[in-house]
Amino acid sequence: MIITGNKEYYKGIGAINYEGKESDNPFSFKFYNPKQLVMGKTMAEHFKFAVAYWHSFCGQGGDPFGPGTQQFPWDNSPDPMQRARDKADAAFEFITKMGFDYFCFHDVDLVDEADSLSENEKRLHEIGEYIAQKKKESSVKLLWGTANCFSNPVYMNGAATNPDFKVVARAGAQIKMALDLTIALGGENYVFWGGREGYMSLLNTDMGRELDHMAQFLTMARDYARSNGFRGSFFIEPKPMEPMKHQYDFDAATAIGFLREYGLDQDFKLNIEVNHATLAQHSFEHELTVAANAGMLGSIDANRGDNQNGWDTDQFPVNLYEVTEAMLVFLQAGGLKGGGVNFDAKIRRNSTDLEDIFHAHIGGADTFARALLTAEKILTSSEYSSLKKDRYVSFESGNGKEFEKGSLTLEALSKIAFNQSPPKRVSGKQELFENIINQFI
Ligand code: XLS
Ligand code: NI
Ligand code: NI
Repeated sequence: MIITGNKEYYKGIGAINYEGKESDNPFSFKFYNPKQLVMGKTMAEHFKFAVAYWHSFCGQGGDPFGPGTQQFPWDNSPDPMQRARDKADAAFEFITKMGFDYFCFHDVDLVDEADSLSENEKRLHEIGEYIAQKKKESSVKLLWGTANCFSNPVYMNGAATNPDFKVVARAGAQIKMALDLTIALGGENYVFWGGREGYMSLLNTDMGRELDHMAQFLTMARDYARSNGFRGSFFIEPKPMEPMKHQYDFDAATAIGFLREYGLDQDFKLNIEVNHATLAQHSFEHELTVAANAGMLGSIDANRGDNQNGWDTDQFPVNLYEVTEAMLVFLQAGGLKGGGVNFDAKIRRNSTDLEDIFHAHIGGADTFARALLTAEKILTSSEYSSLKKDRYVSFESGNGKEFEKGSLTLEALSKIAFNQSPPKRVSGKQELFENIINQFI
């Protein structure tokens, strides 16, 4: 059901429906059919697509070389509360027209931050009630909430890892409010992206102490949320750099090691973002695999980077080959643990028509849907799985199996080597694997 406020913002655009790939209607899904079953679940259940409040309704396209280029008609009132309500109206109109079930937000996306914590608390409470009402009317849900503890200059030296305890306390107040709001809005998960948790120089940084502080802080946040009825997952969103030169949650492996070291691995999982993976010199499917192997594949921030430059360009996903490889990992892992696919992506600065975010989200959803269908076919009707399994066949029986069970010593392993015929040369067949993906796209 489409929900509009007093005013319709995206005039002339109705519900976006699945029309199939023969349709020439740009305002329709060509591949994303929410009700279609893929390996026992509907596409809507697999993906739980979410709209990112910050990129779609707040970010106006400013960059270091010039101001924003977007003119958002919901951004005109001089009263911050009225602006926040208008923005919520636009957001729910957009999400319900897209037919998506979820959204994600930072506290400051919903309403401008005020000068005092108490005024902030009041504002968040007020807009929270307004959004709760919109949620009820529309059945749109909250995939995750988070706090922006990186934009305000008070956090220039970090939030939970700030060397000044007063700033750590301030971050605590802000995160408590964001948790309260997330719980009040029935949020299914809560995200920590370590915006400025990291360092610019080790010369002035006690890294060990800062990591202890970060763990202490996350433990307190977890305990508070749990004692206030929050049952969802907490997600760490790894990123190697930007804004800090070095971010503490560098990549999936680093974040998993940190969570295990501090005993947080039961409550925390990972939110893997495509462009953060590539910034860490990994691939998206690498980060998904690392998280899945640890049983911590919680959620996805969908976007893509640019091969010609090295920052977080947050473009909408279009790369079928990349997303198909990711969907192979996704399906084999049995999907996401509690999370969904949040479009943490923005349209380009010179895409200035209000309708452009429809094209962007349609393209993103269609890319994921098409990749999911391709991955399903690869897994169910190609040689892919057996080819991969066959590479390890020597561990299925005999000494190989004993090795996996841990029942061989190094002396035994050595003895086997002395007595066996030399290993044959066995091809890795990478090009054949690559062709299978191409064949099924
Ligand atoms: C920034 C992050 C951010 C998080 C939420 O690079 O992707 O948008 O997803 O704070
Ligand atoms: Ni993100
Ligand atoms: Ni990002």
